Amino acid sequence: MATSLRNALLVALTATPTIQSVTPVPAGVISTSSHILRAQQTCTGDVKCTCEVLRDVLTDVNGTLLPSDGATYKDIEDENYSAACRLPAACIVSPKNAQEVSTVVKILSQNGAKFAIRSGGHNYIPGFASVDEGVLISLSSLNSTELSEDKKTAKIGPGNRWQAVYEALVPEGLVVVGGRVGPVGVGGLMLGGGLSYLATQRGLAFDNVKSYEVVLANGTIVTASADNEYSDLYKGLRGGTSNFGIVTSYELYTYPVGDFYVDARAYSPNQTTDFLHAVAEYQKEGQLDPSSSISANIRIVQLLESGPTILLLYSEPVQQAKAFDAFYALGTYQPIVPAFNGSLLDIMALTGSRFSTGEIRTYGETFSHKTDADLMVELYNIFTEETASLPSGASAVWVPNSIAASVATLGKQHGGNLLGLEEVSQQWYEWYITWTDPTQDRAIWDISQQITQRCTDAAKVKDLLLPYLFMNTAGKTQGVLNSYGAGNVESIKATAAKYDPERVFQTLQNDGFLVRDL
Ligand SMILES: Cc1cc2nc3c(=O)[nH]c(=O)nc-3n(C[C@H](O)[C@H](O)[C@H](O)COP(=O)(O)OP(=O)(O)OC[C@H]3O[C@@H](n4cnc5c(N)ncnc54)[C@H](O)[C@@H]3O)c2cc1C
Ligand SMILES: *[C@@H]1O[C@H](CO)[C@@H](O)[C@H](O)[C@H]1NC(C)=O
Ligand SMILES: *[C@@H]1O[C@H](CO)[C@@H](O)[C@H](O)[C@H]1NC(C)=O
Ligand SMILES: *[C@@H]1O[C@H](CO)[C@@H](O)[C@H](O)[C@H]1NC(C)=O
Ligand SMILES: *[C@@H]1O[C@H](CO)[C@@H](O)[C@H](O)[C@H]1NC(C)=O
Ligand SMILES: *[C@@H]1O[C@H](CO)[C@@H](O)[C@H](O)[C@H]1NC(C)=O
Ligand SMILES: CC(=O)N[C@H]1CO[C@H](CO)[C@@H](O)[C@@H]1O
Repeated sequence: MATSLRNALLVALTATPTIQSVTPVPAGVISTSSHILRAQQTCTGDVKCTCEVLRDVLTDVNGTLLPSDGATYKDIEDENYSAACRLPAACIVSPKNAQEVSTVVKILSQNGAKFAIRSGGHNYIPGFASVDEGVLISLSSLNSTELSEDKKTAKIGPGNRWQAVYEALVPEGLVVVGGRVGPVGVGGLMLGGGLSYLATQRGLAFDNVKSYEVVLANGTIVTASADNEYSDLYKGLRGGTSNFGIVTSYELYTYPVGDFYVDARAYSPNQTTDFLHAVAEYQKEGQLDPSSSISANIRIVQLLESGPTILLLYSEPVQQAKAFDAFYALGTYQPIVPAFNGSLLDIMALTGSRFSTGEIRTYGETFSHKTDADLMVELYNIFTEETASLPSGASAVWVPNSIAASVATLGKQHGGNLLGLEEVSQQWYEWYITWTDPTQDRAIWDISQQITQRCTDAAKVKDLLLPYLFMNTAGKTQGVLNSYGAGNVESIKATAAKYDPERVFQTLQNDGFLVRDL
């Protein structure tokens, strides 16, 4: 994509962040590093100069710094889900281990250089995991999956894709609580909570973390767990995202896994109302069986409703599961695949193939409400009304994520998180629009905000709105951290102030759900 287009996009979709000056980290911090620091010059906000310092220093450790030309550079720059997120970085660093991440953070902080952190790049807000004229820290080389000796935990690098994680663990008969789609990144998904097929039974992905390895703003590498001196950081990372440091490893609990019952069905558009009632019905009855899980969506492809689809999963091989009775009762359907018993890898093959990247731009938002069938129908009608004015090439997807009350309960039982969830059956909506023409960015952004506003109002009228906003599917201007409640916000602020007193992650990080915006 031409730079001019990128810049136009940036103006349209992201406010250019102001870079305030950062108190430089004292040189002493740098020289205590195990790396030899050749360049002691300070670039004071000059990002090209900072890239040269990074190159000098990383050469000593055989680190990877990519220039702004060449095929490899372009590949990494573009390695993200939405084409709207491809921004021209001044340089890209691809650290191979936590020590190199530490070196990079120290240099960026000392030189006041703007940066962005990227794991899988699947977040579709421009500027969150991409940066215009700053340093992109690509964690793609931190991609190991190491099973502990007793096989009870696995250390997983943030640069992994869930596909690779499951390929390493499923043959061992084990699984971690992670993403539902193979190509999606680990690092970002884990920070936002993480919705998996095991949520009802195990809680959110980050409620199943034993420890985090984190590079702090001053370059110190710490391991934070529930029972060590960094327990506040450990808890903080269950909601506080990229406000404290860069996570270089997630130690996750493993669980035994076998075959699943897999049933994927498509319905016609004239069954949508019944389908939405079935989703709500499932949540009242079927979802009480923690072995069950559903994944529902409704697509509007180029202004034509293509009808709802459902993926029914049961974490044991069965003929049919009573939990899904509401869907079995719907009558006529097209099997997407005939029902089968298969492994999580088979499920990944089924879901992963439905996503492509290319020049497709994506944007979406979120909101939450207490389970209610009539409200679900009303909200979907708002969505179809609003998306009727989309440009003809655009498509839209409506995803009601069915969340059991147990997701909130398990979070509390596993040490607590900062999301402020109510222990009720609820919907976390995820809806998004895809398009290709960059000149339509602004119009689509406006329609997106209108959809969220109208849906939120409708849920409020029925007294069913929940304040919680799911970070992993939230839009740029949505107040995700504030949705967690005042007490949790204070806790996130305090943890950020403690671990990043110089505000490196607030002032130099390009964008994100940051404390600086509260
Ligand atoms: C096709 C598709 C399927 C999805 N399925 C699911 C799903 O099943 N469950 C679910 O919960 N979500 C899902 N999501 C949403 C997904 O969780 C988010 O897009 C998430 O941001 C992806 O993680 P990532 O590593 O690719 O993020 P990135 O885009 O790389 O990063 C997201 C944010 O986190 C920050 N960040 C990333 N890594 C680190 C780190 N190591 N340390 C500090 N900050 C970091 C980045 O700076 C950025 O702000 C899906 C998204 C897509 C596009
Ligand atoms: C860098 O690579 C060279 C050549 O492969 C090797 O001799 C050297 O030990 C490496 N240095 C480090 C710090 O890994
Ligand atoms: C990890 O990334 C490196 C390149 O950075 C690649 O060569 C390697 O195959 C990847 N490993 C896994 C397990 O994906
Ligand atoms: C619903 O649509 C399908 C085709 O998509 C059609 O076969 C069926 O007759 C329709 N049913 C009703 C009640 O209109
Ligand atoms: C899955 O396995 C169960 C238990 O062995 C069996 O009863 C059922 O028929 C299988 N289901 C399918 C769709 O093959
Ligand atoms: C780095 O920051 C942490 C957290 O604020 C602090 O505990 C540690 O002492 C600092 N290290 C150095 C070398 O300043
Ligand atoms: C990882 C990935 O999907 N990268 C793609 C990003 O988009 C560019 C441009 O369309 C593709 O060439 C990459 O393969």
